[in-house]
Amino acid sequence: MQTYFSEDHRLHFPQAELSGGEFVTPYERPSRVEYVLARLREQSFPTVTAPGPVDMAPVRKLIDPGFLTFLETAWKDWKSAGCAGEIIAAGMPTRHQRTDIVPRNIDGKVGYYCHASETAITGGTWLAALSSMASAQAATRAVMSSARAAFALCRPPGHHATQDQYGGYCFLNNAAVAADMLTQNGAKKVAVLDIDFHHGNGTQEIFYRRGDVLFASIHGDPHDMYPYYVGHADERGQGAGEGTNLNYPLPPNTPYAPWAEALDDAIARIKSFGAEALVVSLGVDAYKDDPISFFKLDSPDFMDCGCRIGRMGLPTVFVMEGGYAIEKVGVNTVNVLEGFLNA
Ligand code: OKP
Ligand code: ZN
Repeated sequence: MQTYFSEDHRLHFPQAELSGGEFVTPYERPSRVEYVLARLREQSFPTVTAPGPVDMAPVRKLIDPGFLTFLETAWKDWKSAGCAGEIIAAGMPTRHQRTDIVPRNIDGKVGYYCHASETAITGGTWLAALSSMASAQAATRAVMSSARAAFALCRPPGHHATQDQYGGYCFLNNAAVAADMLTQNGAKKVAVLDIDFHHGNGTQEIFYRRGDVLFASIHGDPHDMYPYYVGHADERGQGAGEGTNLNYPLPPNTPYAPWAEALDDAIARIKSFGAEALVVSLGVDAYKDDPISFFKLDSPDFMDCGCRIGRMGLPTVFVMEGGYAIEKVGVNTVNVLEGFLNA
């Protein structure tokens, strides 16, 4: 299985994440990727390939043009406004306020296009987000030209980014664009299986009214965990998408057995849906020692999980999302891929 990865992911490294009322070094940091690359080498996975340039057409098809322009120009506007620090959203539009008008002021724009203020934008964020998307697209193209599977080692991650908002360390939704590209390439039905510990709110939102893309997510119950305001089991899709959104919220301290039960249910539903291709939002923050998460999966469980996914027999694009127990991110991620290949 080929890995696609760009060195430009490093261009995104804010100094600060707002956490518990303090600024801390972001959990989502460039070194996460080093552990994955090291483990890929150790397990003699074939080469790591740099993606070509990003293809903006499939991105523009899903993502709001005003939001894309905002991401591209935010840093310049922030600096011209005389702001000294990194871009952090202070206020966002709330219930009953106007969301039909985009403010002219950069501070207003930042709040408009952001859904969670832990996530900072810096001068390198836009290019890093584009390079992350480029990796997802290269992996998707490999699967479209008949690779059984490919791994996009994306950073920054994407599954919290909606058509018009960033947050949760995510700016552009890599997995959503990958899934949509697969439908454009002729797959009549595509599934996105999100095994990251956090609910993939961005992917859910993008496909909520579509019947050709099924979204399934296993995650910390939003009563107790970010993204808090979405991710409940009764969110099942709307219109043509009715029944093609599946959420499996699970409580604190969930070990592998019930987690795998949810996985098996999602897999059965993906099969009966008739998916012809699969995108896996591959986060490994369900790991027991993850510093910001509350499930109790152990490293071998990720291999078993990969086996179960592999037994579906579908062409599969793996898209990297979260995982913050830095030194274990490599082992856990590559365990999923190994399990898949040995299924
Ligand atoms: C991104 B991905 C830490 C709170 C962090 C945001 C989590 C984003 C996770 N004090 N809240 O899904 O791994
Ligand atoms: Zn996560």
